[in-house]
Amino acid sequence: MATVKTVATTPFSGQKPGTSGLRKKVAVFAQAHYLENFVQSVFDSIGDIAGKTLVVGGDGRYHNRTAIQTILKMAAANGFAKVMVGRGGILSTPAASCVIRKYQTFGGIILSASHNPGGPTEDFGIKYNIPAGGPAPEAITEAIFARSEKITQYRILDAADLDLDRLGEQHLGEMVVEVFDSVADYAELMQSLFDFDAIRAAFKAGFRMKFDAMHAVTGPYAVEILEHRLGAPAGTVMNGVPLEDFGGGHPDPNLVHAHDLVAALTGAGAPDFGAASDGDGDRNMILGRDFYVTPSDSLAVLAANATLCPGYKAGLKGIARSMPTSAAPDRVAARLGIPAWETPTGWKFFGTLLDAGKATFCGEESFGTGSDHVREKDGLWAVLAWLNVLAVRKQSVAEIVTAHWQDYGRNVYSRHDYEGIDSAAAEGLMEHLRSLSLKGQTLGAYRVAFNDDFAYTDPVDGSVSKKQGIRVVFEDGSRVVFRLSGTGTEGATLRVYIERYEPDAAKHHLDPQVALADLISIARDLAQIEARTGRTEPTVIT
Ligand code: G16
Repeated sequence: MATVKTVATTPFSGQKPGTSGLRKKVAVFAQAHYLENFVQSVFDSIGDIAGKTLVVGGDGRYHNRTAIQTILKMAAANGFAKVMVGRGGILSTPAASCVIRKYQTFGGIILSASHNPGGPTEDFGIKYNIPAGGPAPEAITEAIFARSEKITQYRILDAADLDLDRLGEQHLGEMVVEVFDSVADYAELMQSLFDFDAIRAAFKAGFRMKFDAMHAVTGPYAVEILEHRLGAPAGTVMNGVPLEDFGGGHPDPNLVHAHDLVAALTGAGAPDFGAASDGDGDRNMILGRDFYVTPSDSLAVLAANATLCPGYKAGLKGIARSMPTSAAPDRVAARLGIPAWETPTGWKFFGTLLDAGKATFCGEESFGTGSDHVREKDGLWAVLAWLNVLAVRKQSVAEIVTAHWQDYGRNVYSRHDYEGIDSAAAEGLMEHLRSLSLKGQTLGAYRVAFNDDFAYTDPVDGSVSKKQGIRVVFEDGSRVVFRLSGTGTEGATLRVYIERYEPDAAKHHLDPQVALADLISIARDLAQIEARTGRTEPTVIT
């Protein structure tokens, strides 16, 4: 007979969720009571959980299974009636959101550190998603943090571990644990949104793609959907087996970390289309043959072509983007006569807009795109949306994007990341930028229209979020934006976002690093990057 234990504990400092949940090194999470304290703080902060159902799963990284066993025993001891666990503990972030919504559960716990590396010396993470399926809003994450600072005890069932690989029901005390197929519900949802017949016909006619799952969670989803349901040849999915350390790689789908895919899409004879997803399956990168699509352009192009996809035939209600994302989607919204929303960085800020029917598509420069079908960004959704558009338009990725630029003008865009810099230096740099008053000044060929630290008032619930990134906006609409990453676990990462609008189609082919060179050097000078961080070049450029 399993018994409930009440364990005395003391608070750990710093259990404050960042941009997306609590992310720390595995060694931090593996300390006695660390995970337990956080999970109890979640359970204490989300309302009456007695008799409710919870979804639990993760991206399969090192420590995933251990953490799930603990969470199951704590859920049982805290009164949940049922927990639904993805088989093998695997559940992509968008699939978790799908299942939470479909089965109307009392939210879910997702174990992931997203695009950060995994393994015994790498990163782990945990976040709570609300019953609507999206990441907990700040009011809840603040409450969880406040609770974690005062916690004195947690409850856990004294019971043996469960078999997470066996489909079906098992029991933990009085609680039912249902191990379910991690892929089926999500695949069905995708099939309801996109023209699978058209995509299948394209593959049959010889259309070729590569999808890099980066040894992370999307492997099983991509194999089932792309290879089994859509008939793409076996081998279309690269690195498709989820590994606890992602094969030693950095599961971040960008031009630097998805190098295998970039190489595969380069040169004559390369496939028509390439895509990658991240650790937990919510990010995406889109490539054509010798062609990179920025996430901002990807959102704009998908929005402009949305009605080609059966699930969006009726059109979009609005488009939302995070502040550092380029204004390319705003131009599409203006043309469609629908609202364009600008939110702080973090998918959680889209939730209220989606729930209120104010937006249908959302996207972020950080390789996130999605819609109101779930409340998370969704890597495979973006890939399928592109496949749908490509299959119907029968043009190449490059043709579609360059035609889009000709039509709307190009928001030339790049992000420069300075990873692993000293935290105090990074804070100092941001303080310095905050102290500047630049309005009316001329910097190079640009006059400053205004500079500020972005603040956001949610148009639905009125909540206010301050200090969301420094903007320096010029009179012609060009801008440079500075933020510190909220997802890292070591030191600080400075992100610099650079954007300029180019209406002249004759200049659209220029390399953004060339087209933006003057703004890039203005940004470096303004922020005194070299003097304050010792860095002369960014670590990653996308
Ligand atoms: C998370 C959030 C995203 C956000 C990104 C920003 O992504 O879910 O909405 O855009 O962080 O990251 P940073 O603060 O490092 O710029 P993910 O994929 O890590 O969950």
